[in-house]
Amino acid sequence: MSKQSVTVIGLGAMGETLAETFVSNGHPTTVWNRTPGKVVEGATHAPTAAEAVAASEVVVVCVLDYKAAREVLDPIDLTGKAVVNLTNGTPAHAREFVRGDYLDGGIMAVPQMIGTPEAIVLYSGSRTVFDNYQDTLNVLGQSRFVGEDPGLAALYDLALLSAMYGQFAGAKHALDMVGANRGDFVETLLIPWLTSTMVAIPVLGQSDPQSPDDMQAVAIGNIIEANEDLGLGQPGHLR
Ligand code: FVH
Repeated sequence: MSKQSVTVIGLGAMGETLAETFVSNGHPTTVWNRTPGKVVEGATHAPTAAEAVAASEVVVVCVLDYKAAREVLDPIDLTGKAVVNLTNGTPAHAREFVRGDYLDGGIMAVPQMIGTPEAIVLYSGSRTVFDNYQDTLNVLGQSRFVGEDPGLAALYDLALLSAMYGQFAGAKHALDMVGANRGDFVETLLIPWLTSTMVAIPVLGQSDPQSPDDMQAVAIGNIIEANEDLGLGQPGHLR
């Protein structure tokens, strides 16, 4: 059976990898980038965005932001086109952007992970587009349809990123605290500790008689005091 044709708009670090992954999985792939010169082996390089859009049944957009996506797509008639926008933005950006048969997406992966099962791509919007192109989208990683509200993929994407940045801020602060005493702290203590604390996530916000708030407040006070003793200033993630 012939593979669905795909157009990729935007050949930054992520768009280029998406295009390469479609090509390596046998999809006829057309690409366009604002600045010419980016080469994706095995893809057709369209001279204009309109010609790139016309070349395929599904158009995957992956540019810097929604402003850029609008600049590229606003002048183009997208009637009857399946548009899959993997550009990072807010739920409001996604809801305002809807055009063509629209599926919004959030890539929970860095380019090196694309094409592996570790890459999760969230989708929301048209269930029909998702069903019609799921096999094609699956080459990028695990495809998760999260709902027909086009803003949901962006909402979950940003929520997951917020959780990640919070965890990274805490981990970075832990490394600042141990400083020269680091040794194998990361491998034998920090990572196992953070992993074991994940079980608390579903009950966050509920009071736990075994770990009462008053007790936690004392521990946090101790972290702040130790931090001052170490000359590290105020730990931002505990403010
Ligand atoms: N790279 C990553 O790790 C993350 C992983 C999670 C998802 N993000 C989001 O993916 C979108 C694209 O990210 P990227 O990594 O490809 O970004 P860049 O390498 O900076 O490339 C940006 C592309 O956007 C094009 N572009 C920028 N402004 C415009 C515009 N006004 N009109 C048309 N295209 C525009 C740019 O073109 P050029 O500068 O080469 O001409 C690049 O193709 C992004 O939402 C991430 O948050 C990636």
